Amino acid sequence: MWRLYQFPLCPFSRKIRLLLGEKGVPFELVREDPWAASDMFFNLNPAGRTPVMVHADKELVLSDSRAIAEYFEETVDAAPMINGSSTNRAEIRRLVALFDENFFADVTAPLLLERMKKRIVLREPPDSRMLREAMRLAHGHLDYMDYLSIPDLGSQALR
Ligand SMILES: N[C@@H](CCC(=O)N[C@@H](CS)C(=O)NCC(=O)O)C(=O)O
Repeated sequence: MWRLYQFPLCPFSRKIRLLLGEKGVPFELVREDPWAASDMFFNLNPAGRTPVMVHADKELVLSDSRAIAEYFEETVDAAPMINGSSTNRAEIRRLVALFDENFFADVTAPLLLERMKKRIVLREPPDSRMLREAMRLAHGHLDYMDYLSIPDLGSQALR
C-alpha cells in the first residue's frame, strides 16, 4: 500500500491526492507539517517538502509532485492525464508548471503564509496588503483560465 506524506493545505499534496483518486490507486494519508518536519521525513526527502510517497514493500520513495505524477502516469494506464499529441502534452506540462510555479508564488504561498503560518507558527497577525495583492493576482490567473476554457480563444494559443 502506498503512503502519501502530505500537508492538507499544500497544493502539491492536493494535486497528488486528486491524481491518485482519479487513477484508482489506494493510499494511506500521513500528515506532515513542513515547518516541523521530523528527521524521518528529511530522510525520505532531504528537501523537507511535501508531498512524498512511500511504498514499503516495493522499497520505493518518490518526492516532488511532478515526479510523483509522472511516475503514476507511466505506471497506471487508467485516467491518462498527459495525453494527446506531443504538442498537447507540452501544453499540459506548461499549464502544470504555470500553476505549480506562478500561481503558487503569486497566490497560494502568500495566502498560506498570511492566513495559516503566521497564525499557527509565527503567532503574528496577517498583513492585509499581502492578502489584497494575492487576491488581485488570483483574479488575473482566473481570467487566464477563463480565456483558456473558451475553445476558440484558448486553442489560438497553440497556433
Ligand atoms: N516542487 C515541489 C514543491 C513542494 C513544496 O513546496 N511543498 C511545500 C508545502 S505546499 C513545502 O513542503 N514547503 C516547505 C519548505 O519549502 O521548506 C513539488 O512539486 O512537490
